[in-house]
Amino acid sequence: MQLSKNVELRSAKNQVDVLIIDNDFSEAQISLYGGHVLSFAPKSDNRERLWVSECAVLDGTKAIRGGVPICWPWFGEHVSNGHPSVKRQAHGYVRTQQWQVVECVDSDIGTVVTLKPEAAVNPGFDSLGEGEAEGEAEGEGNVDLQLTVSIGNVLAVELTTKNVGATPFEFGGALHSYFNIEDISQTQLHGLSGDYLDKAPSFIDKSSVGASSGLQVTPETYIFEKETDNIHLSVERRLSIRAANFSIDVESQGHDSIVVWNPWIEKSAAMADMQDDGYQSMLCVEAAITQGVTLAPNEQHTLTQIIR
Ligand code: TA6
Repeated sequence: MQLSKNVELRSAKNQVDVLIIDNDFSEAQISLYGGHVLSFAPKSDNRERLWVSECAVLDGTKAIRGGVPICWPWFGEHVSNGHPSVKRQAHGYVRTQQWQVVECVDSDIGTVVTLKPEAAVNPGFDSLGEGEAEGEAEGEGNVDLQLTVSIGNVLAVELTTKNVGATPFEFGGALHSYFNIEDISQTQLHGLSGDYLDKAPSFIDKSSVGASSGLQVTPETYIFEKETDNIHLSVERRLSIRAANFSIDVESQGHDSIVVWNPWIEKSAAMADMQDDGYQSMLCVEAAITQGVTLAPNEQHTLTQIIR
C-alpha cells in the first residue's frame, strides 16, 4: 500500500486498520473497514466534527457506529420486487467490507485518499440486469465504486458509482454522517424546507414516499425533543447544524433526500454499540439516495458531502 508523507497506517491486533492523516490544515482518520471516515478536526479550531460511539465495535465484525458510514447500494432495508427482504443487511454491504487504498496524494491544499471496496457486486444488487453483456465475465458485475476523501480546510467525501458494463442498473445509498454536537437540546438544524416522511416503513417503496398522508411539513425551527427519523424529500444543498457555541456546515450534492436521525433515549439504550446517553451528543444528517438512481452504460454518479 503506497501512502503519502502525511498519511500513516495504524494497525493493531483485533482492531480495524486506520489511516491517520495529519497535514497543515487538519487531522483525520479513515478506517479501511467500511471505507469509513472516523474523525475530522480542522486545525483552525481543533474541534472534532464527527461523532463515534464510545461503544462502537472496532474489530471489523460489525458496521461502525459513528463517523461517515458508506451505505450502498441500497438505503435502509433491502427491498426486492417492491417487498422488504429480511435476508439482507440494512444499508447495503460495503460498510462491512475491507476497502483498499488506490492512491494517497498530498498537495498544497491538503491530502486526497482514494479507496475501493473489496467487491462492489454482491447478493442483493442486481447490477448485471437482464443477462450479461457479451464478453462480461460472470459475477464480475458492471459497476465500479470509488470513494475519494479530501482532507484540507474542509472534509469532502465523494462516492462515485460508475456503470462500466453494457446494461443499466439502479442503486441507492447514503453518506450516513454522525455529527458531534455536544448537546442535542441546544441544537438546531437550518436550511431544510418542504415535506418529509417520518419513519417510513419502507424507504424504497416510492408509492409510500409520494403519498401525501405520510408527509409532514418541515418546521421553521428544527429542534430535537424526541426520536427523529425523517426523510426529507429535498435536494437543498447547504445545511447548518447550530449547536450552542458552534456550527457545522454540511453541503450535499448528488442526493435526492436528506435524512435526519437521532435515536433518542429508548433506542440509544437498546443499541449495544451506543452508550445509553449517546443520543445527547450526536445527530445524523445524511446525503441520501432513497428514490434510486439509474445509470446507463458509461454513466457515473457522485454523491458528495462537504463538512466545514
Ligand atoms: O438513516 C436513518 C436510519 O436508517 C434509521 O432508521 C436508523 O435505524 C439508522 O439509520 C441506523 O441504522 P443502522 O443499520 O446503522 O443501525
